[in-house]
Amino acid sequence: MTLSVPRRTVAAAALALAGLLAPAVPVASAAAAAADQSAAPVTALAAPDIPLANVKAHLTELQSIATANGGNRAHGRAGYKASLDYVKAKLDAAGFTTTVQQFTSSGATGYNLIADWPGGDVNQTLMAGAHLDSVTSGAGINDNGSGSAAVLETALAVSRARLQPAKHLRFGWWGAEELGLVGSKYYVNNLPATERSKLSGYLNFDMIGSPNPGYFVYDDDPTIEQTFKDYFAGLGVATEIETEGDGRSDHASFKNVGIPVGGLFTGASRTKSAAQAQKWGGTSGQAFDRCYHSSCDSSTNINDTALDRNSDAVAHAIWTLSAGTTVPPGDVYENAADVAVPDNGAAVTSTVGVSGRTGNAPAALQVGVDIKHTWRGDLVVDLVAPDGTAYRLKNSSGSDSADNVVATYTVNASAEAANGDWKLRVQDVARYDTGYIDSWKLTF
Ligand code: DTR
Ligand code: ZN
Ligand code: ZN
Ligand code: CA
Repeated sequence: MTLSVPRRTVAAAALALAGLLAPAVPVASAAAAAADQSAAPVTALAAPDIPLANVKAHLTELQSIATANGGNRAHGRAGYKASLDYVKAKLDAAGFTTTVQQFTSSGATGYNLIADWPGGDVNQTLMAGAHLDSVTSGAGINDNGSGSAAVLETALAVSRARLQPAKHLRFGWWGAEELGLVGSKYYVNNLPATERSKLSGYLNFDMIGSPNPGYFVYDDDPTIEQTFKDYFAGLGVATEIETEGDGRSDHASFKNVGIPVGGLFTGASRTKSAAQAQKWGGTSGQAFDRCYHSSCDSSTNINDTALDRNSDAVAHAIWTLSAGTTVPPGDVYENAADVAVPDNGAAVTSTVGVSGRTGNAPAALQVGVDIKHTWRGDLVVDLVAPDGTAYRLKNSSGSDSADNVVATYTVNASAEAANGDWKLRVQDVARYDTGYIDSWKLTF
């Protein structure tokens, strides 16, 4: 057995040194903080900058998907489901709990994607969303790749920061918005009243990178509205109240059942006035987005400054409205020894020894897995706790012929003692193709 050496991270001291804490939670030492699992989380931190390059990389992928699927990402077309699969894969790898919700509209199957970030008070769930579908005439990069990509990258930033907000975070990508808010209506209508009451707010982002941009804030819930206004005021960017939005996008589905809503918008087919051009730059007398619902709504149909500012505003609202806190990076226990997985054979295991911790494992234990294999559908993967309790991470799925299993799973291991020998158990249950455990790790 390869003894795992915990890579403890000197966390609180680093954060304090970085001046990220004001006021910092006084701790005797970083080691004490790391050892004392009950240490109060650090105070709320400012949201991170959302890298524009990352957001645009998602747009490049959505453009490629449209190009490969008849030029659009519309409801009922292959390009939409491919877009959803792309977003889902990113979220699964980042430790989100994802759900795909199916519905039927205009004789075609539609899909919503819901992603929950483990932790936080589920009785106070903050939700952010964007419609992922385009119209049939184009790739829908501004409408609404821009909102979808900004929400995705903010969710990934939550994972990178290991954010542990007071509120539970949920993200949604809606199908068939262009057919009349169909996906978001389906989601809300199928949400039991008890679950609806747990939603403290819904933030909507539909067209936030228009090429001739305005900076509009929805005038719905005053707290949400003020949060966005404060952010733009901090940038020295004037905003206007969104006046054409009521009923025009997915926030209406939530507002109609009494959930507080808000959001951002950079404009569609209306023209920018001279006064607005004076305030925001751009071209007066021209539409905010001349390619609205047109084939030219492609990768070039984006204003980078608007997309960057609005993506950062999304993160600001998530961190602020969820009372987000960031805890020191976790303790990592890893085993990087290769273990061969026999083709269609017996299960094999790789062990990680955990010691020196107090109490039980966390409710959101992160299990990072890297298995090399030429047909991952052959594989069944379990986490086995020191007492022998098995937690299924991955089932076999014969048709999944893709290579490798590289993912981070979140396991509620709060019933398990933290210390002891944890095992990753892998079995290849189908003939042909084989592989090996490359490495795996536990992050507490
Ligand atoms: N209906 C949206 C575009 C849209 C038009 N006005 C607003 C106001 C607020 C958000 C979005 C919109 C679409 O075509 O997807
Ligand atoms: Zn549209
Ligand atoms: Zn839209
Ligand atoms: Ca096999």
